[in-house]
Amino acid sequence: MGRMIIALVFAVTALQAYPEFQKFSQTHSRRTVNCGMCHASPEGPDGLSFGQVGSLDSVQMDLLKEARRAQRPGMEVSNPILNPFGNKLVQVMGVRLLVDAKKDPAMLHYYLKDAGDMDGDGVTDAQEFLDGTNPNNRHHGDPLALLLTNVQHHFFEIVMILLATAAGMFGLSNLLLAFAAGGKKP
Ligand SMILES: [Ca+2]
Repeated sequence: MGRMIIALVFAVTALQAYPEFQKFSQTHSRRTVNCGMCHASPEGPDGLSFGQVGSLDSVQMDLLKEARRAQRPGMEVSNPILNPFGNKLVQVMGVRLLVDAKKDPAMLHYYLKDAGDMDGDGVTDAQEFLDGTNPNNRHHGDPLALLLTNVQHHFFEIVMILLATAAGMFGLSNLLLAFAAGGKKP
């Protein structure tokens, strides 16, 4: 009986899966994109491991069902098989639009365009979807964008290091000049 219930849950999950989004992101970015972009488990929702349907207790199953009932945008959900970005997608678009977007996954970029930057790495969630990078991981993003963000975050330290280096070089140069001048004295 238990196995039958798990098989039934897996079947329902498969019906509500969104592999089209992963495929689009991967094709568009030419990066390898796994289920961990939206799901709690990088292996996807089906299975018995942490973050997968087979591991959920009754409270988590209720949260999953509640999230699947969030048809309209704006409903805050906490689906345990999704990560924060996945839950944000449900909140921003609602399940109905998400199902529609399977036909045209680029719609996600449109709906996310004002949804911010979850991990604060300077690359918006919408752009990370196109780039095939993880919107939940501030160390995962377009290298140039991450570099610019790091420069912004550490601007003061960078200026201080440059000033200290310049001061050190100025001092060394003066010291060498002083030695040179001292060497010319009779
Ligand atoms: Ca980001």
